Amino acid sequence: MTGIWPERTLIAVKPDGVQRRLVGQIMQRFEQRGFKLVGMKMLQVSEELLSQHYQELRRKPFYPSLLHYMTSGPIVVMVWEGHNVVRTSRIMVGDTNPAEAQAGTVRGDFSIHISRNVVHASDSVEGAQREIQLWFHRKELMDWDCYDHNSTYQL
Ligand code: IDP
Repeated sequence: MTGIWPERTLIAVKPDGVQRRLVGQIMQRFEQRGFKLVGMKMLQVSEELLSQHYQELRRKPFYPSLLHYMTSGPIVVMVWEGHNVVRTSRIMVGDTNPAEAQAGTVRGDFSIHISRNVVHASDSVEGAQREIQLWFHRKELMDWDCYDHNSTYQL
């Protein structure tokens, strides 16, 4: 096994995804791919947390509407673990703009506009580590053994 192990990423179902009752379908994709859920919670996000999460976007013209969107209702935030999970999740989630997202990806199957793209996925291993620390306390993340591990990986 190469790279950082265990690799983890932050996935969030945004308010539109929760409103549209897509949480289960989105989680199912990560479970059936073989990734392991190690943390999950539902919350109403504060603007303060979002401003840290989206710190690189603060000067973008769409930033105020992004804050409004992300605070418009509860979100479900998760940490998934597995080999190459950051890169694979980005592929599973699809392009930021749903109009460019491939069919078969979460955004390509469930959304049509960039301002309501259903889901967040960390875009780098370093970004994932930063986001996981921002959203979760260490004690909220579970270390547990997946019994089918030997069927998912050649160790
Ligand atoms: P990502 O979510 O695919 O990593 P980012 O560029 O980090 O993409 O943007 C964060 C979020 O900001 C997007 O998922 C989307 O909700 C929103 N966003 C990005 N670009 C635009 C835009 O041009 N108009 C409106 N919202 C945008």
